[in-house]
Amino acid sequence: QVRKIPRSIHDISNGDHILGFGAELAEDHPGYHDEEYKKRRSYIGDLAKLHKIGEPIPCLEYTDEEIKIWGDILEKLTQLYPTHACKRYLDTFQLFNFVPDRLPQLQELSEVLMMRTGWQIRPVAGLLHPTDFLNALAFRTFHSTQYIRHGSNPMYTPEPDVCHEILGHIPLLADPEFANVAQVIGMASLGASKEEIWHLTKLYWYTVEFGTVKERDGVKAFGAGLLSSFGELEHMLSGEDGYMPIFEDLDPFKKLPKMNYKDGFQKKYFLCESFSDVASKLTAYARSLQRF
Ligand code: H2B
Ligand code: FE
Repeated sequence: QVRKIPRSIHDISNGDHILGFGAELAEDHPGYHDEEYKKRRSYIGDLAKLHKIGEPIPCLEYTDEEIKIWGDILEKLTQLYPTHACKRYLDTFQLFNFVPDRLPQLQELSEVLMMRTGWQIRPVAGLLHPTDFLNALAFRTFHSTQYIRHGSNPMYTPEPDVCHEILGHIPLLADPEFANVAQVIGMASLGASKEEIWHLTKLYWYTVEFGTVKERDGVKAFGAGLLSSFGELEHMLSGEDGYMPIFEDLDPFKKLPKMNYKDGFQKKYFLCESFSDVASKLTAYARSLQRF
């Protein structure tokens, strides 16, 4: 079955291809035994499915418990950012004035992005199919979950949640060069074959999710999977958990290693010279696909 190549964000559905956890979650999800949590998560997910492009994203009234999870994560992570996050992240992070006692609304974050780089946020019920997710990047649209992880283990989530999106992804989308990196991956995905989508998913994973960049005072994180995880950030620099990670140059034309979603931290990170360097490498790869 051939998918139509989307011509605008209106051709991409945020609700037709949700993968990962549905309303029932799975046994290994920390919220599996929590009926209240599951109800809340599907309520928020259903709201996302009703959202139409161009409409404001509905504001959610987060509970005190939810705000506490956000606040704990924010306070923990901001201890590491000065030493572990890349310069561009530290700069764009400032634009948002995050505070522990208020969980930001996606709508206000989307407005900041729109003003800075022309990106918009679109709410989504859960993990979106890679084709839809990547295609949307071509139209400067970032699909973001709006529910929060389960409170039993605030430093861990098996799926994207609003803390991962807000602390990991959203600040750097306000950086023009990073915004281009994400969009180039998206553009390469338009009309891509299954194999190409898989390769682009890996390129996304090793840059936007787990990318690192060389700075004058050492290796810094720009990937959202790093910037939203206290443990992973520490591991990246110290290998204190016993495994010193390997750093390698990124070559988008080479076969990339298998992605590690589940068991622990990454063993290898790709190290970039700068955002403009990654963008030009990815652009060269995108051009080589010669689909149009
Ligand atoms: N969906 C959502 N909601 N958030 C993500 O961060 C995400 C996604 N990442 N779908 C995508 C898949 C990524 O893992 C790659 C492109 O498959
Ligand atoms: Fe992510």
